[in-house]
Amino acid sequence: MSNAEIARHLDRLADLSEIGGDNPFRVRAYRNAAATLRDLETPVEDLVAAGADLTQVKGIGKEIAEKVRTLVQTGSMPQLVALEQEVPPGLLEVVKVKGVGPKQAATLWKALGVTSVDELEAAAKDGRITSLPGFGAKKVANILRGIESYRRNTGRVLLGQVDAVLDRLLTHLRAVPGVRRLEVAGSYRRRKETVGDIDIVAVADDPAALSDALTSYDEVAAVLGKGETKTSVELGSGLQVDLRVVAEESFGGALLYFTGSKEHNVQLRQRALERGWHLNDYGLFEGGEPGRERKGGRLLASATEDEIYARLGLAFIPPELRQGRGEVEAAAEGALPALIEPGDVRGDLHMHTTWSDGRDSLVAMVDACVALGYEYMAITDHSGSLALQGGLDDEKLRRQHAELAEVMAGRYDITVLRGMEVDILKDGSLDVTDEQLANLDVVLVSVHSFFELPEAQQTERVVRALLHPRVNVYAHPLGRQLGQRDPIALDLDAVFAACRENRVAVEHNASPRRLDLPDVHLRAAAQAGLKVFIGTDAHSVRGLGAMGLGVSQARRAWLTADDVVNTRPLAEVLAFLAKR
Ligand code: DGT
Ligand code: CA
Ligand code: CA
Ligand code: ZN
Repeated sequence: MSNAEIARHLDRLADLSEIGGDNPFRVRAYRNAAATLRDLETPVEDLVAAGADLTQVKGIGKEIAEKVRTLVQTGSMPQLVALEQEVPPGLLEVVKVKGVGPKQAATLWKALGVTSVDELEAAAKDGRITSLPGFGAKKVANILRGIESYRRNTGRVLLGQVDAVLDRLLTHLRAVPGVRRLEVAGSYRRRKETVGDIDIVAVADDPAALSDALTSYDEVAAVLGKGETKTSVELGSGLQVDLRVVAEESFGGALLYFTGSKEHNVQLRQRALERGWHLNDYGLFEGGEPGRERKGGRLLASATEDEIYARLGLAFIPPELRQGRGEVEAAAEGALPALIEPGDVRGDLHMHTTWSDGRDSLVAMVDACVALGYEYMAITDHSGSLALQGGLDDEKLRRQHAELAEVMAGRYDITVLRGMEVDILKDGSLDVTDEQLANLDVVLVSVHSFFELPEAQQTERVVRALLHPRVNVYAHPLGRQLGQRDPIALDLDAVFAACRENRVAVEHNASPRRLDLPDVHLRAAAQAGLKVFIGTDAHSVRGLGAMGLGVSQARRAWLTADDVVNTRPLAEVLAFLAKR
């Protein structure tokens, strides 16, 4: 059982306990333990097998250690099983609806028998909900809107969460004897911010053995289908995996087809038709009878994607660009951009430490950035008004800088810039003192409150902040959290104009649940002549690993290394940051 799987059990225990009305401290302890184990490098399985004392892991107490040991040894957690009998698991979906918290879900369940999102919708529409205390007409309208947004996002998994699950599965499948090729296609390969399911294309000497390896994989929760060429399963995380086994000579055709996007495929097929050819998942054909194998036709290209693009008179199109947004025309004209690559990145200028709401110390973050090979980095803890997150006041900032000086004394392996993520207050003023500004090398500004302001007011607020003479970067510009919080209402043209006027860069925030600015807007920002910073907004050493995810989104936005400031040498970055 993987650490991710164990963490999932603990999270489920936390969620159900919370709805069941358990003590909030215990619920939080489960959640913290889940987060810790998810981040742990060593497999918990190994620790248990070695008889190690799990309470040595930070944040794991005696009670949780015992539960985890039982889970690893028996494959189940008795308390969770009991709780699932008591609290209908459908309520876990109900609390995902914006506007419905655990307490309210419990009330809806006990008073009205609501145990699913559908039942919630029915109760909201027929007026039963309004009979409950605390559920006025405004609240109900809010819940109905929440249900709509829940349905839009449901079934999709964050790209950043898929990697951990998938790497282990791919290793398992590639180890099957006789597997010649095995690649992930679909939205995952295009690096779309959320994926609906995982599409794998493979070539194998023994297709049945490969299919068996998938259906018997230890994280499979259900086998959805098993045939000669296609096998589908659902993993414990809810993620569906489709495996297709194809002949070696049509691997390129299959990989191209199943990578999509649909819009991209349609344009390629159109291009083939214009030349009197046919393109399908078997390859590119001339003539022959209708049907996928084009009997009697001549096969023009099929073994590799390269061959197929070349035969169509196109340069190879990187999967991230395959969105039907002008990439086919650009490939025909030899005008595809030289996309930014992960290796181009020289530093990360957005991260938090234990000085505010981060989980790792300043020195741990510095060491981790050195290990990543960075030339420079910035520590950007929150400003003071985020009191809940323990932001920095003047005194704390001074002490942080003293600690930084101590940490860096005598070491020259990286340059650490003194930064801060400054909160934009409701009126657009900045939550920062002059003393703080005077001591900073880089100033990020961002919105963490009043997300619901109408567009005109929100835009005015943000623009005012962006025009402050010391601001360098507008961080997570839309404030969205995928599947959790909608983007704020903003006139981006006005925002971009303010950035240009005051030489402020826009951030692409690479945190898996943000990916903000989204690709389409990021592309527009670069076209408007703005510079981009890719920042991980890491709140732990592990969070720094999100940079690659951010780069993939920048690639979807057609960005080159030149568009992104933190691919430049330190001197150029400093020149950009120096406002006057
Ligand atoms: P997802 O899974 O919703 O995140 O998005 P995709 O793009 O992975 O979509 P999926 O899994 O339904 O199908 C994988 C690829 O297969 C898709 O990107 C293009 C191709 N494909 C599937 N169905 C069709 C279709 O009806 N027409 C065309 N042209 N291509 C299709
Ligand atoms: Ca898919
Ligand atoms: Ca699929
Ligand atoms: Zn941040």
